[in-house]
Amino acid sequence: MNRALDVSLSLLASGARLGTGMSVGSIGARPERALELYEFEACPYCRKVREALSILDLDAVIYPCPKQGPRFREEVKRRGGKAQFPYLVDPNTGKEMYESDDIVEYLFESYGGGAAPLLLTAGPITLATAGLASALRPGFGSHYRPARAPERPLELYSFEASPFCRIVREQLSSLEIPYLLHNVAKGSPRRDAFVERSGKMMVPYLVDPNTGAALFESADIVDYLEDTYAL
Ligand SMILES: N[C@@H](CCC(=O)N[C@@H](CS)C(=O)NCC(=O)O)C(=O)O
Repeated sequence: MNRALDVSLSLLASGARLGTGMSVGSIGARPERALELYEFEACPYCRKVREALSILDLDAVIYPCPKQGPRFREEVKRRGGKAQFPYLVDPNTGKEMYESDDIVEYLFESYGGGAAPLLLTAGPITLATAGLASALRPGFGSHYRPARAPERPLELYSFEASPFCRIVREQLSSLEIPYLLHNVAKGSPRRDAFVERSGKMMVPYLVDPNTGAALFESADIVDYLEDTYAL
């Protein structure tokens, strides 16, 4: 797809959710170990959970579960009994759960400093706008494309409402590449540490511990993933 159109549609998708996941909200206790989320990028229910992670400034290991994906869908079926996404695993408490509303509530109760924002809890309005965001990115990141599995998960610095980060997450999702998602939305107390590591405040920023690559620029990251992992 033409790059300008791609970015414009991604921007509209963020607009459909009024920028939810752009800024950090009130945060509470911090988990010792990163949460684990089985999801896929185009799923509106998964979007709600990813937004909550950005607002709460939480890291998570993302296991992408695109349709026909051979690896992590099977893992969810094994753990929970059915292929339904999102599926959250919290290794700190042993909690494992389906249902986006339950997951959002759990995250705000466990790691938030207050109630979840209205844009995440408005029932049909939340779902309709999350669905509209998915409709603006039809099929992007929802279907598996054959890829080589990396030995170690990649790392992505990102936040949910960034149109450029979405483009990278879609590629990771289609290729079923697991990654440690570092959320650094506006107001994140971890931005300074990020700048120290990367040299500047810009996302997406991808680190691949398998090859030593570390790069900015969504278009370059998409090309890197294609060249390195797509079959
Ligand atoms: N009520 C559930 C609905 C979840 C749901 O329907 N997820 C869809 C993806 S958007 C799904 O798992 N579909 C099965 C599949 O993709 O194979 C929730 O809020 O989490």
